[in-house]
Amino acid sequence: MNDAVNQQREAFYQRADTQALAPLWTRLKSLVPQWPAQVGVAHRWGYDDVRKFVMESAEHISAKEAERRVMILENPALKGTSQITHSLYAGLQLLMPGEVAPAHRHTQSALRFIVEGNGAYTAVDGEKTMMTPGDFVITPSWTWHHHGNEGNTPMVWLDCLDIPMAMFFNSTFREDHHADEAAITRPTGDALARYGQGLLPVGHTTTSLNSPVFNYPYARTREALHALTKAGAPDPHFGCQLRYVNPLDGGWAMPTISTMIRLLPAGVSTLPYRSTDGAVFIVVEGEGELHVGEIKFALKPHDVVTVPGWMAYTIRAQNDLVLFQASDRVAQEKLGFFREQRM
Ligand code: GTQ
Repeated sequence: MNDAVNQQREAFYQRADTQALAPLWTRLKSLVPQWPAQVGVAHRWGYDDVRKFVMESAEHISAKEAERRVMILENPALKGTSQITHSLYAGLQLLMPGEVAPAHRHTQSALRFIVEGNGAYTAVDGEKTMMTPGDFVITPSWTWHHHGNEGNTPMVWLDCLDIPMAMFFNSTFREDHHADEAAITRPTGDALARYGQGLLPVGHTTTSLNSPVFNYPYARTREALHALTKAGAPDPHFGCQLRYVNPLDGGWAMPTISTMIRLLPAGVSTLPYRSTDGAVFIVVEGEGELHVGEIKFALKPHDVVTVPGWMAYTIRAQNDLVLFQASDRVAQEKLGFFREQRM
């Protein structure tokens, strides 16, 4: 192509720009790339290292003043964005004995995966649930929620929210409750009794996009995982893996965040797998290693690992290894974007 043609084109682009027009052909390959660009990096937060900082946060601010006393797990390649993956936010929240994190609501959906402590509850939409390590708890969009620690140990849990997704749609609202604690209108355990026993109230209808079960207790999940190990060889890519479901329709438990848990029996190594959803893992029990690219992350209880979308990874279990996983897979599936590859 000669200079004259180039100059004519450039002049055309500049004149078009005055009318808020731009040529697609100079951008097509980046707008519609051949495969996903890597967003963020694979990273591990070792709990031994980060726990000190989470605990120290209580020396600097109360839960009430902070509203939510959380150390954000920010992807080191996405500094300043509060993103752990392209579409998800995650952090470690600390609630000290006697503290209440005051009631508020927002359009973002949250999940809690309980890390350590006992005696604290979260109240969601009028029902309290006690938080026990390994429990998976849902805070649906626009439901009032507050957290309280009635025990005598610090309580730590992993928060994962669809904040970046909500930000993308710029459709976010928040509201503070007039009281620190929103009204409790149903007894503790009500939701699990009604919806979490393989039973449903006759004639039940819902408008919620979330599972009516908002606490999936680890004791039950663990039992299910161990039962799976007795029923044949683990899946070569996933191990003994289960997804948390909405019992009303069998779909994912939340509309924007997919959640799964797996048990890799001692000695098992998974085959390489990749999918378009960037993942957040937390180790529930056991030790092992996660390999991604040239990197090897040692895995110990409560460590958090993120793997960007479309990066292949494998996991090796040194002893029985239980991993919880969150990603935006459910949203990608609904929108037709989700792709996966077993390698
Ligand atoms: O507990 O409601 O980590 O609103 C970030 C925003 C937790 C919460 C976070 C929140 C919350």
